[in-house]
Amino acid sequence: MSKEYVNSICGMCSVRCPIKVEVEDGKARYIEGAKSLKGSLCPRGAAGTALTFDEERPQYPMIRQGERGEGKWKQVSWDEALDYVADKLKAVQKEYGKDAVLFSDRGGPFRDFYRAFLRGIGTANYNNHDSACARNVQNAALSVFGFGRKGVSYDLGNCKHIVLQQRNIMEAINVAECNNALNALDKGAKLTVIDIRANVPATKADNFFMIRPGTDYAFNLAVIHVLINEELYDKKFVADWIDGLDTLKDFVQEYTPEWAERETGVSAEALKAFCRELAEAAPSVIWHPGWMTARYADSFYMTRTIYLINALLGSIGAKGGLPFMGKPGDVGAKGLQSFMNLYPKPEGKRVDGVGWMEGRKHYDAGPGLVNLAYEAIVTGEPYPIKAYIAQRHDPLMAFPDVADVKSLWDNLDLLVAVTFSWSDTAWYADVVLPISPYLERDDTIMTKNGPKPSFVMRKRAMEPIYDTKAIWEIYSGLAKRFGLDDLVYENIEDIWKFQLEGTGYSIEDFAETGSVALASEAVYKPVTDGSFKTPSGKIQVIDEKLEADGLLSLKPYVSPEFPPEDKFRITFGRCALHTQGHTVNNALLFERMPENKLWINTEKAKGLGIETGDRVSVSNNGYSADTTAFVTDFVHPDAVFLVHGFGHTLPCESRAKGHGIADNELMPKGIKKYDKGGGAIAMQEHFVTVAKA
Ligand SMILES: Nc1nc2c(c(=O)[nH]1)N[C@H]1C(S)=C(S)[C@@H](COP(=O)(O)OP(=O)(O)OC[C@H]3O[C@@H](n4cnc5c(=O)[nH]c(N)nc54)[C@H](O)[C@@H]3O)O[C@H]1N2
Ligand SMILES: Nc1nc2c(c(=O)[nH]1)N[C@H]1C(S)=C(S)[C@@H](COP(=O)(O)OP(=O)(O)OC[C@H]3O[C@@H](n4cnc5c(=O)[nH]c(N)nc54)[C@H](O)[C@@H]3O)O[C@H]1N2
Ligand code: SF4
Ligand SMILES: [Mo]
Repeated sequence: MSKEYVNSICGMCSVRCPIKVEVEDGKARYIEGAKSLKGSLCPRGAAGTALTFDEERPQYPMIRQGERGEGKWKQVSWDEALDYVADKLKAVQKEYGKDAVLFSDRGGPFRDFYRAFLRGIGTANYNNHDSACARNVQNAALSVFGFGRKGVSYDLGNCKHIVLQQRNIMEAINVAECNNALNALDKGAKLTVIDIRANVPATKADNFFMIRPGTDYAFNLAVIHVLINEELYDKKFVADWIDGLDTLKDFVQEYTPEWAERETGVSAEALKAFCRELAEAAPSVIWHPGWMTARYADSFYMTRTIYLINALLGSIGAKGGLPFMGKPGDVGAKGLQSFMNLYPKPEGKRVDGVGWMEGRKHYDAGPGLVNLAYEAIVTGEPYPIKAYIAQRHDPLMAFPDVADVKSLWDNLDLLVAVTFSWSDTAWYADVVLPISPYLERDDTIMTKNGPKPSFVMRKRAMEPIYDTKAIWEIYSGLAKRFGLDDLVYENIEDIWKFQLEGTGYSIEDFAETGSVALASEAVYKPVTDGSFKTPSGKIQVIDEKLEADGLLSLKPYVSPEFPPEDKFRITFGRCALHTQGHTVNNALLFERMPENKLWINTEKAKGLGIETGDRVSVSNNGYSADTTAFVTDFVHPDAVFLVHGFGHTLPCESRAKGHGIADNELMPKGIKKYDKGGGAIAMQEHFVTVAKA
């Protein structure tokens, strides 16, 4: 029996914690967190072996035989699959132009190699999943600071007051962040949770405000009102770095705490006391801007207020607050060499109109808004899209209303899914290109930005057990078929060497821990001229770019609809045991949590004759599914809550099939409802019916 340990990177969610994998006789047996995490992992990270050894994942490349979604597949070799995809892509580009190829992924630090391929074939239409996730935060950060949401980090270790508003730091997990938050609480930091239900952080909070769903913007406007009117803000920081305080002050005058109480249900006195606590802890305050903010038609504006509140408290750039993100260059190191730089940026205009179309010029152009690109598939305007590659992206679960999204794809000549597990999208695709799960594959080296930037290497812990490939192998194979010789590689070491060229580091430097630290001490960059990338060089209340697109910077508050009689607003979130929809069929995690219970308020449940443990059905627009009720005082009476990702229907997922409710099916034609300010889908603007099953 031979035993070895491999340092690598977890791939069970998009956080990418460093891990140590125990390998016995060539098989990964046990995973723990790296030393930097003191060995800790979240449950999903620990269940990575169950993904690897799951027979119910795509085991070889497949080409569709029957109709889309019929589930008739032909097993093919990798050469056949890549020939098929390359030929189709070429035919589409020849007939409809280079930009007729659309691509979307999950974003993240491993993109450089395949984005270089997309540049190489000349399409302007790279997208990510983010209009269903954090786009409002990204665009709000740009609108206030001139840089994106990752321009700041969260210094939880030194924070004195953490505010979590629609941010569940202990269940929507990033292991290091979760541990840092818990340590801060141990050291006496205060915690305030603003949520529509008592999540795990709420159980540890000093203040818990259970807010009426959809009224967060009202709450925050009242907070700004108090901070300014009671002069609780950081005068020096504001004088030096905020442009437009008077305008903001005028705007919030009508939004008093007493007014907010009527909107949100949170007492005016409690809100005022909370503001005073914040001022006491400032500038070591983190009011987290949120992550999954694709919820309401005003989520972008709500997030803008969060950034402005942090600015009023002087926490931007502060120790214990939101310090500026450190990149390799900030600590005197050289960044990785980029494959994307081998090719020019494609000349075409984005099909989603982002960056150039009226009303869409203000959005961050980087990953676009794929929901808007789907419109082009239907209309052919501004030009047709005929091929679509969804990689590490399951739009049929990530966007509302499966049938509606499918119908948007009808005009595609080619739909490719690149994935390591089955998904609604893979099942509906023309070609499935199965990726080796992370324990079986190497990836390009990633840069981890932060107070102490580093380079981290994902190394495979074992050989693939099925006929699957690493992402670089797939795109290297496609590059070869397109004559993009600079991207044709036979082994990962040569790719790593290319990336490391000029950095002064070599592959051997990763041997001991799997990473290379670029700084020994955390770096806090001071706030100086040039910190904010806005026209004034300051944090801006008024965003000219937004206004030029016909949108207001300070949008008057609009009270959200109350649920119609006998209906509830649908709300959702994450749990510690699953990642989106793709772990429900994981044998270990399914055993722990096979369905998503329905949270429903005690009084409301009583009216419907529902008790905890009863089977209940939730319906909207012809969709209906059953689950178990969880009756509690600690969810707002207007809402019901579900963990996202359940209600699978695919025959190839024997465990997940038929369990729980697909929250995305409760949002009819929801992809068309989006926040014009930030571009993200407004998924909680829907009402559902609940009944005892
Ligand atoms: N109704 C509703 N909709 C939501 C949400 C919600 O809460 N409710 N949440 C939203 C949020 S926050 C997000 S981020 C999106 C997430 O939705 P997606 O972006 O689609 O993300 P995942 O479900 O994590 O992964 C998609 C697919 O990629 C595969 N995959 C995972 N890891 C890898 C990998 O390393 N390589 C490859 N090639 N494939 C991989 C998975 O098996 C899965 O099939 O959904 C959003 N949509
Ligand atoms: N375990 C686990 N961790 C994950 C993921 C996962 O799937 N599983 N996914 C990762 C991804 S992609 C993302 S985007 C993040 C998401 O990270 P978060 O956004 O922090 O997670 P969520 O659980 O979606 O939502 C946070 C909280 O918002 C609350 N909420 C819902 N509606 C409202 C509202 O109207 N107002 C207020 N104030 N609160 C509301 C929910 O009750 C929930 O407690 O998590 C990441 N981490
Ligand atoms: S948070 Fe959990 S699932 Fe995500 S990378 Fe870390 S250990 Fe893996
Ligand atoms: Mo997300």
